[in-house]
Amino acid sequence: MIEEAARLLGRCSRLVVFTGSGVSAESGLATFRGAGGLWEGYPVEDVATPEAFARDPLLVWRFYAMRREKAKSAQPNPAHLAIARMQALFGSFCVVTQNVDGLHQRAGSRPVLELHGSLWTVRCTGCGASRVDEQVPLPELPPRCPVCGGMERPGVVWFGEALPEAVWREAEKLCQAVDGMVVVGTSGVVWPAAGLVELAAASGAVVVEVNPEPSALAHLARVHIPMKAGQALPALEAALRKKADAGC
Ligand code: BV8
Ligand code: ZN
Repeated sequence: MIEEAARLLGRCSRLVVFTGSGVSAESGLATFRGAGGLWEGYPVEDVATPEAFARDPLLVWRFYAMRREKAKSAQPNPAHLAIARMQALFGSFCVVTQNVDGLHQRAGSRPVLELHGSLWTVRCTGCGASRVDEQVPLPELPPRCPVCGGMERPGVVWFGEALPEAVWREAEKLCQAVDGMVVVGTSGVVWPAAGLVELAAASGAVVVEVNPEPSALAHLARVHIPMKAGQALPALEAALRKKADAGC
């Protein structure tokens, strides 16, 4: 599978790597769905919707403070690092992630489009000012806006909320222009993010999926590598590099 994927992707010049929480699983960060997933301990409607935040901002902030603490002590894993190395092998390359942990950036990937925002930004519910605050723990929960003193919220996209307009537009433009897409560690059930894979496939891109389980996007993949990202991505990057060095 790795060889076949490298053969197909080796012909591409414009690549997007589309990732979900599975790419951070081997960094020790919990995924969302399935056994032991985050939503098991914290139902979505209690911690990941605007209504939940309006109802109990402190409960929501405790959930995100826990996520920040775990993400801060997590390290980029071999998958993040291989994706960062892979960038140099393609004319144009971009990571489009549903993750909010910042591990792609810490592994050296640039640019990274964060469709669902970031754990490391907070936004004022009063004046809308948004800032990066990587302190763990935060001095107080909920954090207070330094501009107006208003209550700040996590800078992430909750269910029922629109994705950041500029990021979404750029991701759409990119995914309809690529000739290759690697989909890593996503169950493909969250929209409109999952629609980017359909868009790439519909635009003729060859789609390779890396996931130990089949996802809701499996029908779009030319090749499915049923492996963990931490094993598959370094092997894929090595196979692509060998082809690039051989000039074929
Ligand atoms: C919106 C918060 C409307 C941040 C998240 C159609 C169109 C539009 C919307 C909808 C639609 N249908 C339904 C909706 C509503 C909803 C939705 O998609 N619901 C789903 C669940 C049915 N969508 C929305 O509400 C979106 N907003 O559309 O608003 C609107 C429009 C205009 C104006 C106003 C309003 C907002 C969606 C974003 C929600 N926020 N999170 C946070 O706390 O993180 S979503 C959440 O799920 C995370 O962001 C996560 O990234 C995302 C996707 O999950 P995955 O990353 O795929 O993780 P999962 O656990 O599911 O899967 C992990 C996978 O990894 C598995 O397949 C597993 O096999 C694999 N794996 C495990 N280990 C490994 C591995 N793979 C590789 N290696 C390993 N080691
Ligand atoms: Zn403010």
